[in-house]
Amino acid sequence: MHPALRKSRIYSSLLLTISVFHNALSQDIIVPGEILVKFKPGVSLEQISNLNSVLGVAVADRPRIDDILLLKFPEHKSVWELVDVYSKNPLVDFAVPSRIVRVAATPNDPYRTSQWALSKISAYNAWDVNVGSSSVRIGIIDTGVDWDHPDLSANIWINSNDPIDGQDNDNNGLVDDYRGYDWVEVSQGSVWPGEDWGTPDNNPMDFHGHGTHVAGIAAARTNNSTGIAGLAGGWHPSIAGCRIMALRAGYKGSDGNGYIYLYAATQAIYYAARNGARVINMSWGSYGTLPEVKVALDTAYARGCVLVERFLINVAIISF
Ligand SMILES: [Ca+2]
Ligand SMILES: [Ca+2]
Ligand SMILES: [Ca+2]
Ligand SMILES: [Ca+2]
Repeated sequence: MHPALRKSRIYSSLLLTISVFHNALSQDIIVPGEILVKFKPGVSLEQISNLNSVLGVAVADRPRIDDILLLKFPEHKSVWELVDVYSKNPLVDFAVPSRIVRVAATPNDPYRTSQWALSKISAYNAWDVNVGSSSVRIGIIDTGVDWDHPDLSANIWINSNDPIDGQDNDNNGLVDDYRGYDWVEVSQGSVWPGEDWGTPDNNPMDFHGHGTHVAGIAAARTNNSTGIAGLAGGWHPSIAGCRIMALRAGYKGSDGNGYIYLYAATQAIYYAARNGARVINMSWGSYGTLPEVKVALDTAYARGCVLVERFLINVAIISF
């Protein structure tokens, strides 16, 4: 099959998976006082400001104007009414509610599951060919990653262009994003006690555990007599593994489940694409279509990222 066709078929199946995934346990949560809007190319910040001010809406932060924008407004206003107003405006590509979705379920015995999965995908044979490479970055968009974990710390991606000194040295709008970033910003009442809910910051530490589990499957250090064997974690002590890019878009909810804040996920996708991730892993799902996720993925796909979804099954896309 022609590589381009193969890619497009893989991508189509990914989007189909996003659109048809049904999680019987929950529905998406709609965040009050927020919508996500994608403006058409060429629309100016001034035009956006004029429209917003008429409607009593403000851009929440300072992302790139061609990315998905998070708009905030008083919570007594109707999300659906504003979605409707923006959707009909000629400056707007599309508008959707700001939503929170659940992470994919994982069993509580990751060691056994990993062993089963590794045999199933012939990892033992694959390791004879390739054990991973430090030149490959894997974006883990999830509840965070325990970047200090003894089986992961050696493989965590470091952004050497922005050391921790209180300055945004690489001028990407994020201060000290040295170990990735944390875009989560939700209400305190929606998270488990002790979880980080407040403002985005440069610490993508995982409180829930889901993201750390996923990162370990991808690239925990292998052959180091510790923890589990990651699929692309290198081979201790001689070969460095793939780099795990810790991108926190989710959290442990007040009910104990893992959730993904989709606006944060879109920012994490853009970040991964612009920072050289070859693979982006997203182990979460939703009812219905997610156009805000799709447009961010379009950017990533155009930059050659391999997109890995994991809703009902593990879908490893290795075509590049
Ligand atoms: Ca920065
Ligand atoms: Ca810095
Ligand atoms: Ca935070
Ligand atoms: Ca290990």
